[in-house]
Amino acid sequence: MLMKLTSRSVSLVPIVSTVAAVALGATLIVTATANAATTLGAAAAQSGRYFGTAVAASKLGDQTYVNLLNTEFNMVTAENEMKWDATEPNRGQFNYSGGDRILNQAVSNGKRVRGHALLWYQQEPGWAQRMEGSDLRQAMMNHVTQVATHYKGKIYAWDVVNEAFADGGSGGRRDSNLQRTGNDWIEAAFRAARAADPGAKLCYNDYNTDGVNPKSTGIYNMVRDFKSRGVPIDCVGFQSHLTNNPPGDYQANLQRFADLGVEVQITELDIAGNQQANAYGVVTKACMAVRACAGITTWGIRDTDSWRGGENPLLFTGSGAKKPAYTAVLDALNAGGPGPTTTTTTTTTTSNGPGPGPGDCTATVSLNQWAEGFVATIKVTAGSAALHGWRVTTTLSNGTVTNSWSANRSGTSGTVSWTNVDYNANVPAGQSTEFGFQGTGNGSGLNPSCAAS
Ligand code: 9MR
Repeated sequence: MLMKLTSRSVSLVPIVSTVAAVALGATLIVTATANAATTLGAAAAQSGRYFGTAVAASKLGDQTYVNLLNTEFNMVTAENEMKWDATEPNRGQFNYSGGDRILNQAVSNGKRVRGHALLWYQQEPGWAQRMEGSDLRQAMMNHVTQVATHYKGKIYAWDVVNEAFADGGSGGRRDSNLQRTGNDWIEAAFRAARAADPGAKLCYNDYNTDGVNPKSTGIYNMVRDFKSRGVPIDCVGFQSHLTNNPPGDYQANLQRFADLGVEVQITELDIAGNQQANAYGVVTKACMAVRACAGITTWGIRDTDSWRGGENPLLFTGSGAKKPAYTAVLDALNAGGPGPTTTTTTTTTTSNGPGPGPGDCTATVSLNQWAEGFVATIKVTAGSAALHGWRVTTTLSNGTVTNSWSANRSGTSGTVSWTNVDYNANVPAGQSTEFGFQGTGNGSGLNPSCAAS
């Protein structure tokens, strides 16, 4: 309110008849407005980020909870409802009631959804807990495919694999029946998820990764390996269940992952301890300082919603009042930082003869550009007739493709051609499919053109 009054009084000043004074007045108004966001979601959105929370379907009838959810947050994670035990209680029998409820509530209120989690050694349904080996591997991959397909096109990012690394000094994988199906289970899961929902970002998510330590380094090495071999991974989730300040290298750790070319996300933030407000500020500032940090999710809304009973680790009291930690987060979001620069450009091309006809398609690009590189997602849309194969050409003048998914590639810079893979050749009339690639350098000016083949 104070900012608003200040900006109004400044805007009255231009009675002084110099252009400079008018311009100064205008500038100040813009700045004050941009800094005046009063909710977490709106404050995060100023730098292109999101601010989310875990939601429990059972609480969607609680008016205080829903009011805070709808007012403060623009991203939602199902706390339990999209996990394996909830979505496939019996082998091959899927139940999406809780997950759908959360998703529909979020989407109808303009929020996006993080999917959590396709494979996790905990909350496996009983039938899967009793399985091993190739039978389990098949069930796991079917689970990934079925759930990602059910939510296709609706999920911003999936935690494809959750908590697969061991605590302590080994830097290696955690033992589980999932792990015992073979060390390649994680990449197999990522590939299955990409095939099922090419539009979702695919994340690896874990805890005790709040600084450079053996566990986070083990994950870092896996992500680097995945990137070098073209395994489709787009993001790493840092759960950040903390007590007081994170380690001093929290931001540096986020940055080293970002430098591998993945988005980083703070996925389950809650902080206990008497330095809570300060610690929330430190974590939020760290995300704001890392361009590829796309957003923050707290693991619940009010202290009474937390899984950490009695520790009061969240931003709102049990009665829904804002805590000092809330103000620390809001201020850090409002202070700004380098945003993930997402630009969307649209290019339409191709027609076989005049007007729309069989074989038409269009290609549009959504570009996520950061200082050193970019991820481009290309959407191929069929015209008035179905496609049975397609070719897209892009121009990459100042960059090099390092990794791509869901298309065959010819070339890495300059004119690069992309053709469908088996599973996305057929696109019904008016429908779309997506492929993507990552590169170093600048991805602007891709100017995609599409042709049926
Ligand atoms: O908050 C979730 C709680 O309601 C469940 O009982 C618990 C089951 O293990 O999972 C909690 O959420 C976890 C999340 O899915 C993964 N990271 C750790 C979270 C806290 O345990």
